[in-house]
Amino acid sequence: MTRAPLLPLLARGPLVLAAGAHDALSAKLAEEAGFDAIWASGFGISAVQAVPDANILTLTETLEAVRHIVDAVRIPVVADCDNGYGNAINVMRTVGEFERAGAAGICIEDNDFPKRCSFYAGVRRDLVAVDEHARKIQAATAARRDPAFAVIARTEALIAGLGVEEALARARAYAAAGADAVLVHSKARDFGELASFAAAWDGPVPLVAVPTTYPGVTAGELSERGFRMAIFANQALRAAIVAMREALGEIRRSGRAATVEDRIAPLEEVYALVGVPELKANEERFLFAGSEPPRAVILAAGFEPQLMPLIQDRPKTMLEVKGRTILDRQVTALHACGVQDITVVRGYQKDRVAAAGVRFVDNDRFAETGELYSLLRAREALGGPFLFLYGDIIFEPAILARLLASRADVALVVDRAFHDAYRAGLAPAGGPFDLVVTETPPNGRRFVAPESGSRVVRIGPEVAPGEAHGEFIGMAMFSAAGAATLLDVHDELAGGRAEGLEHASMTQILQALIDRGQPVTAVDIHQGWMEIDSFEDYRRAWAELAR
Ligand code: SPV
Ligand code: MG
Repeated sequence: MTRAPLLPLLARGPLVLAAGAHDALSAKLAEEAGFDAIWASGFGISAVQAVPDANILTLTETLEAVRHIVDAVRIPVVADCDNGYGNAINVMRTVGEFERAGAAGICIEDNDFPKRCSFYAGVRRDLVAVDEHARKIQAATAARRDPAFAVIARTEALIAGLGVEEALARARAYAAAGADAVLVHSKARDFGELASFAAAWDGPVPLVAVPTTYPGVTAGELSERGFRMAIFANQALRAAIVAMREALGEIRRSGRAATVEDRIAPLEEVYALVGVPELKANEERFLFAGSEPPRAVILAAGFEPQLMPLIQDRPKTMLEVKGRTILDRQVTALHACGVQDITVVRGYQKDRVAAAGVRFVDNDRFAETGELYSLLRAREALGGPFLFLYGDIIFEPAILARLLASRADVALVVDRAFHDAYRAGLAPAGGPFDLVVTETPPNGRRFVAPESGSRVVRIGPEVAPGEAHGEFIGMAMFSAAGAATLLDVHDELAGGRAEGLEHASMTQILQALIDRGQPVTAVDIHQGWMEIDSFEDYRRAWAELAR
């Protein structure tokens, strides 16, 4: 499918104004100025390589320039394909290449190969026979995949001094061969020559003009005479030459750039044109907050008697759901998000824990210690940004991607569905749950959290379901600074022989961080995860998970 078609514009509405572009940036400026279409100019594309417009550049070089132009704009791009790079057979390939590149159409002129720019004086100028060019046009229309891909035939009869009659005969033949429009080029100093051509034009297709040597003609006059498109082929290039020459000359003369500063585009304008704002937004979305990806620690040491005998011969993380263990699902999701350094803390049935591409550390005192103690067994992994996951949760990988995009020093994934369900009277079975109170409570049926996330003010199973704003799902990320604070607080508590530190849960240490003023941020989700805490959870996981 032609990406941005030209033919509908030619068929209706006011005169189509096309601007010549020689690269992506000039095309963007033309689009910004409000032009309807781009003319990917052979003259300009050659000029910016500092070579004459004389089939010196190859099809491939022109195609590459056209690809850049097409990628930079949304409006239709007409590729100036000179004489089609050869005979009718070459033209067929030319059409295929430029159509695939996303051009809205091509223009092929009846210059012989190698062509000479219409304006060069004192050079050889030969046209191919009218039949030969008509066959090239036929071949072009046969080769296009999409009938909306425009084939514009161009005659150089007036340029070659062959007169209006010859130009008319050629234009008629090209229209009869299937051209969608005819470009009739003139290097006369006024519009008179073209006006007489147009007055005699009786062909069935629209006319295109390139008012370079007769720049005084107006859009109104062109329309009146039956033209449907005007191409301002090289004015942007010529403006750039003047501007560059002036600025360079001035800097060279004065020896400093300050003298031209008020005449050149501010850097911010260049940034905007080349998409720096989009670059920034994408960095926020897709790159890790620091320079390095975080490490991951999976807490899989615990033993939960209520799950016996399900976990008689393996820890929870090794339970299989539809042929894959919970641990394998977690490791795959982490790898897919670019987190390669994964430590699994084993305890109960540690010899049964297996997963490729991870390292293991052991909490052999799992029966009498808590999650924090397990996490600290992986202390080596906590020396920079890291995330931790409970070993019994199954989650959509998008949740992990969301957490990784957080810029917070301590970010927790919080499921807001708990709040909604509880308000709707659907108090979840089981528990106690790791519940969360945030600074910005969800408010009513629709809720959008602040972009930077909302601050968590309380967390843990002690939060009553009725006051909770969400549920902590057991997945959190610490920046390098957040990790350092966590270790500081831990070591301070350990140094003070804080009671119960060995038994502390992750929510207890998180609450300790909050109490010391460390901002802890909620990354909001709405469902998309499950934990295996009971037989019923396990049965539901089987029922709901696809392989
Ligand atoms: C071009 O811009 O390359 C054209 C128009 O073909 S002209 O230079 O006027 O021939
Ligand atoms: Mg050209």
